[in-house]
Amino acid sequence: MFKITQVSTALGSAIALAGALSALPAHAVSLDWESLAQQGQWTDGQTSGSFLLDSASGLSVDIDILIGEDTSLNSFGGGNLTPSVNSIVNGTQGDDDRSLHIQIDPDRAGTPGDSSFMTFAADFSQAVSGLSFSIFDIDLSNIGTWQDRVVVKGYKDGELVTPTFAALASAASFAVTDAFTLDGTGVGRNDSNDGAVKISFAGMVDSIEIAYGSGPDIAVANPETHGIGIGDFTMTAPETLEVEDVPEPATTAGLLGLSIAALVGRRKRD
Ligand SMILES: [Ca+2]
Ligand SMILES: [Ca+2]
Ligand SMILES: [Ca+2]
Ligand SMILES: [Ca+2]
Repeated sequence: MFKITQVSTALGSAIALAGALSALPAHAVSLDWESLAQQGQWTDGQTSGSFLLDSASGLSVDIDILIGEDTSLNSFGGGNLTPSVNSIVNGTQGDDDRSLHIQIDPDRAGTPGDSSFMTFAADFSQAVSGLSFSIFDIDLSNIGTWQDRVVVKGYKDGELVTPTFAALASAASFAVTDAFTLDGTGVGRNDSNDGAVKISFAGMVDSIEIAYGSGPDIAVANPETHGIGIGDFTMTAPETLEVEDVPEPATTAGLLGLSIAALVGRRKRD
């Protein structure tokens, strides 16, 4: 006869497979554009996405790219509509380690946060430490028709966190013009790190914003199209408790199903 105690035994066996809890120390995780593109998680022209960065801690990031009314996204150099994961503005990285290319065409030079700028926002599901990433190709037109201006801010619980900037080349094609701002000052050569900067946050952050538009040092009222690349994000995920030797949920369900099917089968034969 099929009894409730037999089901309890089957459930108990499946749960026993779950194993012991253990602590996973703080560990490095990344958001890798090449991987996202290869997995079809970032496609040309995409302006938002949510990505799981670490299954142990459940750390995820929401990315939103907001475009002001007085600017637009476009393509460049035979590439596809941006934001696009490509190798046009990825510094000295190889074609197999692409960046997120953002190419804009503002109608006017303005100020960060106004309608002539775009904003790349990344919101993490929990605060992370040691966040760093590179931005590539911050530079200035040699005929003054466009200028990259990039403003980077971190936040933790709504409080501003100041970034650290480190140029990747000795003769950079940009200058740090205040604690948050990078302006193009010269031409950055293709496939060089002239316009590349490594951005790090010493303190923990739960979100960052990259505002991108035109700088003030140009001779035209309507800037021409210009672009930058955003590199991979690396950070430290917090220490987490994890369960060792856990079967996949589907496996657990399958084991349960098999156990119950076996019991039901036995009942039929009884
Ligand atoms: Ca390249
Ligand atoms: Ca990469
Ligand atoms: Ca324009
Ligand atoms: Ca540029």
